[in-house]
Amino acid sequence: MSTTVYILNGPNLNLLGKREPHLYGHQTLDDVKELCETAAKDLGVSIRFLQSNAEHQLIDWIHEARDRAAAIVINPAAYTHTSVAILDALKAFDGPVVEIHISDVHKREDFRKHSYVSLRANEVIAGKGVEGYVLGLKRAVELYKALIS
Ligand code: CA2
Repeated sequence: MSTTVYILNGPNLNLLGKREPHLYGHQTLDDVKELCETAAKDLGVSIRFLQSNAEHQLIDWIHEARDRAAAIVINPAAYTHTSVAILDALKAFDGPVVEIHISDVHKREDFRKHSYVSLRANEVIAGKGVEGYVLGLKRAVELYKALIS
């Protein structure tokens, strides 16, 4: 069976590349999916790349990942700063969790400096643009390999 990494994207990330390029760049979420698929091929893993604007849907995917995924890479978007429910769902997942932010959340408004998800994430990658997803996927696979070795 192939090793699968869930790559989850939170609210409004479907607008990536279509607004606010000064913050998030020009690449669309489909472009990011393609970058991740290429990286996954190199790493010898499969990905399930998903986006939702709904908190419950993200939680359901995290629950699904419990049985199906080796690791989770997640950009929870605004839920990063608000969602204890997503934190609790991630705490019920046993594998590595890597949190991604395209922008440097620490150089923006104060409310973006706090992340509930960081309380569970094994690593956080922020401010590296969409390349952060590829870095996050690589780290997630490394952390998974270390976990099972
Ligand atoms: O930097 C990131 O990746 C964020 O997770 C993006 C979230 C923001 O709430 C976090 O604080 C940091 C926002 C995602 C919304 O993305 C858009 C993209 C283009 C146009 C409008 C929104």
